[in-house]
Amino acid sequence: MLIKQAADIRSREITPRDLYVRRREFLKAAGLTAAGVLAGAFEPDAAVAAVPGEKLTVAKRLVTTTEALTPQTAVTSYGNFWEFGSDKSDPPKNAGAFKPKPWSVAVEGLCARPGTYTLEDILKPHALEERIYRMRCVEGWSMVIPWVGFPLADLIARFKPTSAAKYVAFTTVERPREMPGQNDAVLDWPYREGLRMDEAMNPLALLAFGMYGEVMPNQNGAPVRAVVPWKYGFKSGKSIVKIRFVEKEPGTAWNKAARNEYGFYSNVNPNVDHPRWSQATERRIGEDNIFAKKRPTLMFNGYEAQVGQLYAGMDLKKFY
Ligand SMILES: Nc1nc2c(c(=O)[nH]1)N[C@H]1C(S)=C(S)[C@@H](COP(=O)(O)O)O[C@H]1N2
Ligand SMILES: [Mo]
Repeated sequence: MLIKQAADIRSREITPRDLYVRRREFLKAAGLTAAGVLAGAFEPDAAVAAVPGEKLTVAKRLVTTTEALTPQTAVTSYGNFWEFGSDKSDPPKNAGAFKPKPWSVAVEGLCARPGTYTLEDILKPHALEERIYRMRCVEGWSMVIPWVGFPLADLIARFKPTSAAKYVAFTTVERPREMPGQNDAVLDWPYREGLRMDEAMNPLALLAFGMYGEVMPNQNGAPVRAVVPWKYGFKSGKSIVKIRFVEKEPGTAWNKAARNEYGFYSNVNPNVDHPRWSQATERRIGEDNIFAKKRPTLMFNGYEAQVGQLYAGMDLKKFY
């Protein structure tokens, strides 16, 4: 596991192009050539077409993997956001009518500072960071994404949860007129997720406002979403409108839809299979050509050193 903190990009604008160039520099600095790391996969500099988007300024950067970034175009064109349809190509097609501005988040439950916070309120006291994280979907595919955000813990601290708050529940937006998938009862809308408080306070848990140096595209969870890289993708709720501090484990959309398949914890774990498929390997999006080998899935998605202690003594087959 490699964690590198780079202070070299303080207070300057970054562009996707910059990111790829810097990525190469990072690989060089780490003594690795891009070709060596990629083993026949795509060439990151060449593969990316610029997607127009408002640029974000980041103050620092955390790189957690030497693996190549997934091309930006792949991340914006393939994914799960069932509010916009249940096919992985639906979100970019159907997210155009969604209005992420203005936005506010209701903060409720066991905390000293409940209230309604606008997106500007939420952002104001925090410096944005770039975080390059490996992401693993429960369906067996993965990506490496440079998110832009700040630690979820920093936001939670502002609301001063009481000692009775053991979990944090996230509710995401419900706007069937802008989100055509919500007209189908495929899930019990709105989409709900949750974390145990110590998970939410772990420094890796991120609240993200953008990716690839740009404001979050609608289809990836504009304007604000969770990013929990040691858990399967569905734990990272998109387009969050409510944060509630609670005493008991909150219900989640996927747990309600299929309790035996999607547990509350849903930590990435190659040793615990989904009832219908193995979780031992994964397909890296952007590498899916006929020569690309599946990658072994890593315990806690490779973040065991950072989060393993959260689950000490727990039977992860039981708490899947
Ligand atoms: N609101 C909402 N958030 C969601 C989903 C969804 O359907 N609705 N899908 C989840 C799933 S299953 C995955 S894999 C990730 C995929 O999006 P990303 O690649 O932008 O992280 O979003 C997660 N967050
Ligand atoms: Mo997923």
